Amino acid sequence: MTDISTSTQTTSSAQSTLHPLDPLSADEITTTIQIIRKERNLNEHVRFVSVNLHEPPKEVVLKFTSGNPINREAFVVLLDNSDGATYEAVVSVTKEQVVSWHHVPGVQPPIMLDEFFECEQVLKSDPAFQEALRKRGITNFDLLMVDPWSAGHYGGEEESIYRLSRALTWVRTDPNDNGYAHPVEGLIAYVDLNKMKVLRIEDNGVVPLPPEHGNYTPKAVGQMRTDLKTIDIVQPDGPSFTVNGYEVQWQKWRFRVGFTTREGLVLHTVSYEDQGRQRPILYRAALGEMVVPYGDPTITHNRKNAFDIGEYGVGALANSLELGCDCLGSIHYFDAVMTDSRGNLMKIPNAVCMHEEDYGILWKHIDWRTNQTEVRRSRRLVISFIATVGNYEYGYFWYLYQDGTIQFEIKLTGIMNTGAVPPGVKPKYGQLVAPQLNAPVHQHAFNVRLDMMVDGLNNSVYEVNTVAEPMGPENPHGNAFYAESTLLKHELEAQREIEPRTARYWKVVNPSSLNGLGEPVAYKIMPGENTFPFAHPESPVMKRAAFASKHLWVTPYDRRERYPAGEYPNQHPGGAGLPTWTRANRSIENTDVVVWYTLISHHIPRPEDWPVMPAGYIGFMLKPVGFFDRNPALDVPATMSNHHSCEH
Ligand SMILES: [Cu+2]
Repeated sequence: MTDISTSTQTTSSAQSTLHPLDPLSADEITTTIQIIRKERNLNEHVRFVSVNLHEPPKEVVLKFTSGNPINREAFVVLLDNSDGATYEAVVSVTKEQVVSWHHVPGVQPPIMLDEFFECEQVLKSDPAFQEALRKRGITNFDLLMVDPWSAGHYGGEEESIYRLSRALTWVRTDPNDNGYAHPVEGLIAYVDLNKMKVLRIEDNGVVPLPPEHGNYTPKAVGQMRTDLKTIDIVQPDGPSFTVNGYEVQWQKWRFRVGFTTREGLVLHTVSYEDQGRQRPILYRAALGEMVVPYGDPTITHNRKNAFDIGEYGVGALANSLELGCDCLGSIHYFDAVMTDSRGNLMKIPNAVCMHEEDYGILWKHIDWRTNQTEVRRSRRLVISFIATVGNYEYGYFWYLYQDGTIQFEIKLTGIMNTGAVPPGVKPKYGQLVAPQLNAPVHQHAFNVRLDMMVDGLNNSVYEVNTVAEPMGPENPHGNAFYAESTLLKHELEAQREIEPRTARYWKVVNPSSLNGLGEPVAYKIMPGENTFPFAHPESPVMKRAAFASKHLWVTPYDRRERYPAGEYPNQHPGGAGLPTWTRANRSIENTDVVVWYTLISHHIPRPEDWPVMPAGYIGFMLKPVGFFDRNPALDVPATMSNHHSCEH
């Protein structure tokens, strides 16, 4: 962060393993790859899709105390390009041996970053592809941008035979131009990613390239505004958090930072200290899946839907935050380390940013009779990372607040996906954002996996609806309403939707931990902005993204149930993950529960979203409800400002 004077970087994450949940270190990844290569005698056709920590069982983690021996294991996914076979391996780094190795039939692992480049390269030099581009007046193939869109599953034969990309193309006017302003409409390239061979080029007819540039650099913008004065975030005493390896302590909060190639940032063992007791809230929290179904039925766009977690992996696509000014203040960065598909170490320095933010007023009251004033400023701890998935940027932010609130927020920015329309055409399923440039309507559906641990592992989930009392003798003025809690006992009755008309929320309760008022302690899931999916329930995308058909799912904890659309959504026909697991209708009462919350960002594009989108926000909160006996932030001291106390 050499380019911002107001930011200071504290020491980067320690590499030595201190805890069973620490992400694999560079050495551990290298060792894992060496062990597999040696034991399995791999040839050059076998690719490393991902190497991540094989998280130990909960009992091991929860019983762990510093200094205990740790058995470090890696979970590895491999793809053999010669026959398309997928393998999963567990490798003990500690014992230096492959613990398990098995073939997973009929699946496609995520599209690897290396395949992005290779797919683009092979198409640029393909004669049929070149011919289709020449028809459009494009002759400089170096300026092409080919995005390897996942093929989905639409019942075609080639989907079951090949590792398939349905690649779409844009073209720059010069090497630094924003190519997304110039979509090559109607041209779809089918590529076998195993053989890295073009299967066929589908040309649905020439549509002229939109003529205007969509550049947004200072050079392209020209005159910049000149009335912006410096704003400094100054923390002369440093940050209020301490970091030990991947463990973070911030005021009363304690948690561990994790990172996977698929999910990116993971929060582990989040707890809050209350009267000398460290009280657990979450065992693990991470974004489990996301999908972007597009609403345009025309040929180039009707199969656009990207499962950015399961089909690509947002951890592997994480930004290095040293390339910019993403965070301000006293920052602690965590690096991410992973492997490329050939087994070479790939390091993302500063992948996770952690810093504090002033967040307005925490609480206030003036006793207007005596003028006694008490006001406290709120501060939040921000733990975030940003992933660039093709044209879009997604910022994933966790916030911890002093009153026990946890918030998850996604910031959507970057460049919208685009298509071209002929001059004079006004698209029905999109918005013209520049002449002849169509930004199709779409949604971004996210599902967050919350492995809850409210004061312990055994929790129950209630739905809370507010009910208006009918008018009658007990409600003569019609003003009465009350909150009604309903226990969700089994999985099928816990597949729920938002309902603003009853101010619906859900709460995760520990029935055997009572607060000072004699009621079971709880955390509630408070929906924020949200909506429903618009793709038909029987559409190929919704069959695969069934998780998005409900806003709430609850399952009893099973170590193997990790991702809401299943382990391998790429080219999957659908039904995997939550819809399959919950068919058993297992009991979810007073047991170790996992809550899955879906939030859908509805994107009807605006001209103002072009050429690069001002960040859109969507999220939700976890708030204590009777977890504490009263406002837990009374002990936050008043702020010293300009060397004067604000206290009167
Ligand atoms: Cu969008």
